[in-house]
Amino acid sequence: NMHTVNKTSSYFIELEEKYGAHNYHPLPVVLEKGKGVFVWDVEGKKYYDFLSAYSAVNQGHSHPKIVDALVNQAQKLSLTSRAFYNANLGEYEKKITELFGFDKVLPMNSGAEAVETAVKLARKWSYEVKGIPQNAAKIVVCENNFHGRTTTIVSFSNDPDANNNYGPFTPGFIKIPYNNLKALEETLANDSENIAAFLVEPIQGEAGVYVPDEGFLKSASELCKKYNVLFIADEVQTGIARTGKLFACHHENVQPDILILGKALSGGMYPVSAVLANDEIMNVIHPGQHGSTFGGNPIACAVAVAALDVVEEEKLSERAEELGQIFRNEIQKLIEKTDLITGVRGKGLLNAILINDTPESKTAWNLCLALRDNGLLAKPTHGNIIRLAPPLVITEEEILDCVAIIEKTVLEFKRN
Ligand code: IF1
Repeated sequence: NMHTVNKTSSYFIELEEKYGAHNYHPLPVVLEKGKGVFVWDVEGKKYYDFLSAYSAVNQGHSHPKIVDALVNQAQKLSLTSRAFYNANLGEYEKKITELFGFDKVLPMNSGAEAVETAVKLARKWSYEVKGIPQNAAKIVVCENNFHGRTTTIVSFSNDPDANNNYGPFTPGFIKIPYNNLKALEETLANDSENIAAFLVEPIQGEAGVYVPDEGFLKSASELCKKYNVLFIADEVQTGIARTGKLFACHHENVQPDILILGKALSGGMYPVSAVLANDEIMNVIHPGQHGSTFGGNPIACAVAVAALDVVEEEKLSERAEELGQIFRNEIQKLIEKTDLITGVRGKGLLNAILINDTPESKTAWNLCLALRDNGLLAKPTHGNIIRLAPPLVITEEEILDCVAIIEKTVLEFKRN
């Protein structure tokens, strides 16, 4: 009858436009269902998901093992707060610290909260262990970083969209160019007695999947050791098997002083993040000096245990490594046949293609609309770079099917 609203995509888009803050500009597609590497829109159209919620859904959408963990725990005990102990946290802490190779973990919820935790931890360590004068601690970060959206984190961003009109900013951060050991060495040599830490993404995701030179992470961590500065790896996006190792530092056998995890730590099922460190660092925090209502809650622990089991049981790191090689080789062949794409780069199944147009142009966006029409969802990062990152449970057959979709779309594409 006339009162039954036909719930089309435009119905849902209009609701978000009217009732939701406009803090995103989503690709026009309205998703209703996800399973493995596939998502479906409200009209029932099926797509390959090549964004994986920015690498949170590495285990695939609605993985049955993780869904069961979520549902079973939710029906038992969801939240106690840390005012009391609970029967999930200790075993989760044991599992994650042994798996990643650290003495201790501090459980949080979002990636940004984990980055904030790492900043506080590094500063506190620098005053109480390294002996930096009170409030003089500096943390070195890289230009074009993305570490989250809190006021302190955007204080050390150089992206005007990230921090314009959000001042005043938190002091105590030094920016150096990414992938530049000379700049790091000069900065540390110049002021190491006031420097607490170096915070870096092993691959810069949002900046456009920038992979640093071979050996950068190893040399940077050695420079940090030389100057008694903590090496902090933000693996919120590169961690949990995405780049072909359990976490990206392992490509160079680097064990960071502080490891930050998020996103796929829960398989995209629930907000779970974590900060891992050894006792010398983690033990500077005493009761009452840090926390969060949901940090380490029973559901988060149960879901993260299941999500980490899936990584091991389904050998997602090895799959990402192997299928990533195949994917980049296939895209390289396409690059020879078109002037629309000038390059492909990445590690494991965190890859991006560079579109042959200016960052201000709509070409990458329009190509993503055409990919959507052909059944593959991806979105540009900065202007002319398109991130291509499917769930790690994708099969070789499916990834070749996706290469065919990308090739068809690129070869048919008409710049307007
Ligand atoms: C958005 C970007 C990706 C991250 C790294 C910390 C965080 C992120 C390396 C904070 C989060 C997300 C945030 C999301 C989109 C996405 C993103 F485009 F914003 F930059 F992946 F590249 N460190 N990245 O990538 O984790 O607090 O979000 O859980 O803000 O639009 P969070």
